[in-house]
Amino acid sequence: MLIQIDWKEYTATINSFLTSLLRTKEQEQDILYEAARYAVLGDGKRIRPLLCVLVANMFSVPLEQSLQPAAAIEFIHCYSLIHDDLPAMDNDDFRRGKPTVHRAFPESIAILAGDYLLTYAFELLSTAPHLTDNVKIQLVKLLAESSGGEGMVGGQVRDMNSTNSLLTLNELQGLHHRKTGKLINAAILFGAILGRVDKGTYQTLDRIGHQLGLIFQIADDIIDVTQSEAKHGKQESSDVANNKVTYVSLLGIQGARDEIRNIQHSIKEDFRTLPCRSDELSSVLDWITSRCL
Ligand code: GRG
Repeated sequence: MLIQIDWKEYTATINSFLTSLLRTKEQEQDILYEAARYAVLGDGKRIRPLLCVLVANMFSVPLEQSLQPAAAIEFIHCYSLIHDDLPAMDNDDFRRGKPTVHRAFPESIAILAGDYLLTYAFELLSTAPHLTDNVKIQLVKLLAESSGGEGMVGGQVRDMNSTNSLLTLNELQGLHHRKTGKLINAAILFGAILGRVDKGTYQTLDRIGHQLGLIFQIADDIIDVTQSEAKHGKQESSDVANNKVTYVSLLGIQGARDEIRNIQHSIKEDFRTLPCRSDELSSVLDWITSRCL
């Protein structure tokens, strides 16, 4: 049975914290901060900060300690979306239901707003209240690894190079694990680090985060096709238009859904081995999967 999470309350808390972190007036740099606010304060689902706060909460870490690290992850995510939409990358016009940052502001400001959010994320980690230096260093290291050359940025390069190429399922998984999975995993592991969990629990959460990242991407591929189908009455998606190999192109929609169910089952097995209740995390998993099943 689905446990009821008060999504609105969680999202409202995260949104008002994000708002409080983003400056409004700074004379010459006004436009930079305006662009950053425009990017962050849109209609995001806030899945990454939610995961961080929920996992931390599972290990009795108060919100005052988990919110700032959670915001750092969301800022990295928002910077990646700004840069991903740029003409040099996906050249997208809309994001989160409104014009992309480089359409609403000069392109140079969009690039700099992304840079600002990226650097601000690390400032937030290094100044997070109530955390020891040791915990802060672990968070900084994990976020840098997850979003850098062996993580999101490296995954993005692989993705760009994969246009028009035939990837195997294994190669596709490796690409997406870097591009989107590692940051989602980092959100879960942030909660584990803040909760100072033992090694075995950390490894279990690492496995859960890895698999959740995979589900997230498979779900995104399915939604990409089914939403185009709902909108246009045909299976034409942006991935198809861009000649991209996806889970759907390799497995078919039913195969991709079956894959999600298998991974969901395996994550639930892992939940059982955790030394605490995981109802809320399990609800997030169900919600992510229900979006595409
Ligand atoms: C430009 C360095 C660099 C990296 C870009 C994350 C990323 C890497 C690109 C996004 C492309 C994309 C649409 C990937 C599919 C999965 C994904 C990350 C979707 C967007 O995340 P959500 O659904 O978005 O959490 P919201 O808007 O809800 O925050």
